[in-house]
Amino acid sequence: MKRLVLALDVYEKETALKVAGETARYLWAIKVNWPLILGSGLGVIGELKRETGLPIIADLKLADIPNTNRLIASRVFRAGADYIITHGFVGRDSVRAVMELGEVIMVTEMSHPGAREFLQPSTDGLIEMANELEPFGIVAPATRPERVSYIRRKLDKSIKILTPGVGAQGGSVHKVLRAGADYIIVGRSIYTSESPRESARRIYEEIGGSG
Ligand code: OMP
Repeated sequence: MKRLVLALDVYEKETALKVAGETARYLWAIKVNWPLILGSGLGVIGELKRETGLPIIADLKLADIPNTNRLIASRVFRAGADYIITHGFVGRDSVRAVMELGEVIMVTEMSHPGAREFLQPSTDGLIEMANELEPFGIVAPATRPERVSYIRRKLDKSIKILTPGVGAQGGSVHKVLRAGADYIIVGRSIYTSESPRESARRIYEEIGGSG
């Protein structure tokens, strides 16, 4: 089973399509964030989808009132996104507004140090909310495998855990898989490496060996 998600945080479409093409065989999905959308336009979602045949996760980290979330999400799903990453801290109504239009991956706890300030103290409530709303998945930090274990224990089994923070942010594939991650999100360790294909293959095999 493929469990690697490429975080394609580059500006240029040509670079994005090249890296995606080279690595597609090792990926479950491609994650597109603001840098690529701002650099290449929303149409890049459809192009990546057509070129690779892979699911596209639009990482917009939506965090607005329900109406604005809905207005943004409807354009992004229409552009071909299969999943949208949405913040949970804005509340159930805002997350539901996106879920009514398509699949959602909800942020529960982020991977950077600052996530300890405001997000981590809210994680329990966000897990409860995910169990109630049942999104496709949640985001949890590969940089803190002990938090991934904690979240996995409290989260309904049917909800997938996607974990960024491996490689450039210091997280380890083996530790986070042991903690219960379903999918591993990797950006810089692949797209800035001399051979994105080789780096993706290595991580893919590491995941295979631990899964
Ligand atoms: P690298 O650190 O380059 O591997 O990229 C990680 C990717 O995951 C980036 O696209 C981040 O925006 C994203 N991300 C995090 O790093 N931490 C989080 O807590 C959440 C995300 C995310 O939602 O994907």
